[in-house]
Amino acid sequence: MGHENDCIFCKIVNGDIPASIVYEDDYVLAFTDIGQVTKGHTLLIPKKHQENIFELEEDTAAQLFRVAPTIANAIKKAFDPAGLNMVNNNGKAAMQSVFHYHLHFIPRYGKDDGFQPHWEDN
Ligand code: D5M
Repeated sequence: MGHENDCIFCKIVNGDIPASIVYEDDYVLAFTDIGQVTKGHTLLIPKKHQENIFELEEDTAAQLFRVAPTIANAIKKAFDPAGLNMVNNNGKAAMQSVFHYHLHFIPRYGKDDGFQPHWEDN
């Protein structure tokens, strides 16, 4: 299903490169982010390649958000964070670096947990 040449997340979908997969169904895949901004940082992606929110099909959006609470609760159970940010970057100017749609699940453990989004500056 991940058909795009040179797309790292399509390669994960196809099993061509390894990932720590935490959830999978016919449409979506969740796996541990290689960067671990905080402990338990997880990505949720569609199996079908779509670059970002501007390309995302409505059915795909529904498939992703249908499982989002399950992913969040699994993270909560495993890591016991105090909160969780869901983040999604779209386009280079918005800090997107992998151009296959993905939702970040970033567990939060307190002010100095390592994740410093601009809206928490000062
Ligand atoms: O986030 C792209 C994210 O993708 C970033 O947090 C690192 C992560 N990443 C990149 N390559 C891999 C592999 N191979 N496994 C797991 N996670 C990966 P963005 O929002 O595009 O800046």
